[in-house]
Amino acid sequence: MSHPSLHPSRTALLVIDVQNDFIPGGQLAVPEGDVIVPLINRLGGQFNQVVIAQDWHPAGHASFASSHPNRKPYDVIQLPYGAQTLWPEHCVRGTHGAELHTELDLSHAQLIIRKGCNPDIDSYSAFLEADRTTTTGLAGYLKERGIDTVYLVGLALDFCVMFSALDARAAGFNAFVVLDACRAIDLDGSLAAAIERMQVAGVGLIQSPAILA
Ligand code: VGL
Ligand code: ZN
Repeated sequence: MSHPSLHPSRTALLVIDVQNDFIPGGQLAVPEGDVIVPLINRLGGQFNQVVIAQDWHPAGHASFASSHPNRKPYDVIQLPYGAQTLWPEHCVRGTHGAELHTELDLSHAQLIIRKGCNPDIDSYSAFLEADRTTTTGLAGYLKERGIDTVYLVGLALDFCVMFSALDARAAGFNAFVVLDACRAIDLDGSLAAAIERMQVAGVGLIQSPAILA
């Protein structure tokens, strides 16, 4: 899919979960999660409207393996809203691991949206929690500002970036994922599955030179 030339007032960059716990050395490190930071900073310079998403869990969150007896990270269990992959404890609100990467240089971003704050519900997506009904308010924020097109970058491509892109499409936005400004966890083929799901949903998959050139 081609993408429209950037229309500054109708386009936003969504920077997903570039937080210490998703960077090598963190609790849920995404391989090479740090190498995309300079590129994200350069991309950020092309956008007037930047939104930063931050995974922000209370201690004891339902997505943590440690919150369930006899469970270990990467087990999949059933919660009231459906299947839930269990993770190491990560991005506990107020901790160093939950902070944005220090080299992220997006001081013109006007919104930081925190998600996964509900102790009983996970939220990979920056738009809708995992119960698929509780909204973060992000779609309304973007629409009220006249934004119709979002570009997504960050971590992890096959979880939070993918679900945010799918929900952006479902909410009526044009959505483009800048692949070289993302990195994946790739759990049991989740990267290939994510690419397929995004293509089916009409998410544009592009590379950064399309924006920077
Ligand atoms: C994420 C797993 C758990 C992500 C967040 O940012 O992709 N993945 N919480
Ligand atoms: Zn999380």
